[in-house]
Amino acid sequence: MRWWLAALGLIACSGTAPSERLPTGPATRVAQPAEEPAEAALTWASLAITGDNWQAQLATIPADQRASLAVRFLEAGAFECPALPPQPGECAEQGALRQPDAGSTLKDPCLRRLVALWALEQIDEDMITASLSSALMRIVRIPPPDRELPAAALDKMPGGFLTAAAMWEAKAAGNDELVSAHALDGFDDEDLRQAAGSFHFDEALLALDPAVDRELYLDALSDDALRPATRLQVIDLMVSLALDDGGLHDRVHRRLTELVETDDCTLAAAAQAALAELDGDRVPPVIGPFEAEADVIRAICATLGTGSRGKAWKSMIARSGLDIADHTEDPWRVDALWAEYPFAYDDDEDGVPDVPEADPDLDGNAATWKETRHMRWHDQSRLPFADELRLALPHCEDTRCPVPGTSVWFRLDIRLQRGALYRLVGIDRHEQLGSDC
Ligand SMILES: [Ca+2]
Ligand SMILES: [Ca+2]
Repeated sequence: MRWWLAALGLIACSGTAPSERLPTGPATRVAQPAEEPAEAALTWASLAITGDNWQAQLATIPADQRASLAVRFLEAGAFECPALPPQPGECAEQGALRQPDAGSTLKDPCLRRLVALWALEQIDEDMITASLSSALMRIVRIPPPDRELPAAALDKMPGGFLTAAAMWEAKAAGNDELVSAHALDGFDDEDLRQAAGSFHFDEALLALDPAVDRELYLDALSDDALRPATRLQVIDLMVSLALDDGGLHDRVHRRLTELVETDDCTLAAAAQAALAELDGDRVPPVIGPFEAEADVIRAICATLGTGSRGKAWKSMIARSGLDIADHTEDPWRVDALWAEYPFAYDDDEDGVPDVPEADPDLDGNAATWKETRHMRWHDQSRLPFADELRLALPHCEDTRCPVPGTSVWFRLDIRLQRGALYRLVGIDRHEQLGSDC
């Protein structure tokens, strides 16, 4: 067995969920370079590379020494270059990387990453050893805004299983952008099966035919490591197959029955609808009474997922109707306001000039505004902000529900009504402009 197959097989068979095995957030600690073998370290030291001379010095390395020095350099690591503070309207992931200055040395990770890009150009597939493979795996985990170095490292993987493993590392590190941008070129069906089965790699699964790989697809129904959007597609595909295949029908039915209990209310609602389709029934509307705030949220989520149901809405919305507020905050407007009103006071010391004439909602902060309206109970045919709520509701903490990947969040006002049961009385939508990532 080849060394990498054995090593990665151990990872793949460990049965450990990605979030348990690897941190999911971007790494913030700047690693120190590992110790290089003495000879390579001496050579690198003798080059006296700085931010001013690095390209010229690299060009002096004899051609027959470049590859081995490149390997040692990549194995030493420490290429995480900090980003510059974001500009107005930018988020951290969109920011620029700091550039090394003329006096930088190879202790500066921003200069090291430039040299690492050079080093990657010096190696090819047949030089990939266990330690170099590990080094490349560490590089693909580097988060945005560095998009160039991780992509270059991933391109050096020889394809198939090792590339799938590297993409798994990137995914487990929360580096989804790199994973989704990388094509599956070079993956044959066996590679795709390993990537889907061992590494929970969404795109690999969806590249396979569910009629051929039905066991993988069945497992995917229960696989929390896959993205919810992938599992929604899997539900549709498996229901289509099961409707024509009596042998599959019961197995899919069993998985979907388990899925109805999942915490993700969108997946649970899709499973409920799929079960109804398999059974030839209509999807039952979720109608109260609701004994907790969470019951109302789950009912809204289910109803959004299965289409508008007047009866269901009326059971969850208060008889007094809905108070709807849309709050917008524009933190980047603060500087513009100070430029426009340089002599304004800031009596409330919130950092924003007190200029009521520039504050549309007159709440004392000219960088925010709010629009409100009321919807009567009888007017309800569907909830406002339905598309955003559909994305937010699986992620509620109590009644605060963020829309993933955006700066939008909701606060649902759910209160006890007569009869000691809960109903929705208001929706507050909040958005901070210029900070979507
Ligand atoms: Ca103020
Ligand atoms: Ca305001």
